[in-house]
Amino acid sequence: MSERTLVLVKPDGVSRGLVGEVISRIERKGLTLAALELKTVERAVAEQHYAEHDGRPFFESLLEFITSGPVVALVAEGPRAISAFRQVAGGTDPVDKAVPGSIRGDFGLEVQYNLVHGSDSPESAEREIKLWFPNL
Ligand code: DAT
Ligand code: MG
Repeated sequence: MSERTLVLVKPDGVSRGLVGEVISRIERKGLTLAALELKTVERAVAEQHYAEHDGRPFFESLLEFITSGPVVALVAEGPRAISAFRQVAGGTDPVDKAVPGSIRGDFGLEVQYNLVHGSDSPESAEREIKLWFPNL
């Protein structure tokens, strides 16, 4: 059974020229692309995207960061796509929870600048795909 997940290459990933690297790893894992767009996100969309973190100490800087430059938003599709991409991405903290061979483990240094986002559950994926790709 196929599943869809929302992936973001965050502003650090775009500015460091890692878009191709991330897409390549998604494709090599066996997932396929169902949608893809480069866009600079408005604060309101960022607030909805990260609504679960509202009130956390890092919420404001997270919003500033995610709206600081263009991101690549994409929908990846395939069997267990949500877990599969979370595995390709690696742990949230790219050093403390480093997963060697993952995107964050290989390229990340600080928790805020961890390069990619991936939906964490079917409910989040549905909500996030609607938010980023309302016409999909
Ligand atoms: P993930 O992106 O692995 O799903 P999350 O949903 O817990 O992680 O957090 C969302 C983002 O917020 C994360 O990618 C980076 C940032 N973040 C999380 N914890 C943080 C912290 N302690 N300090 C600064 N930024 C943090
Ligand atoms: Mg998350």
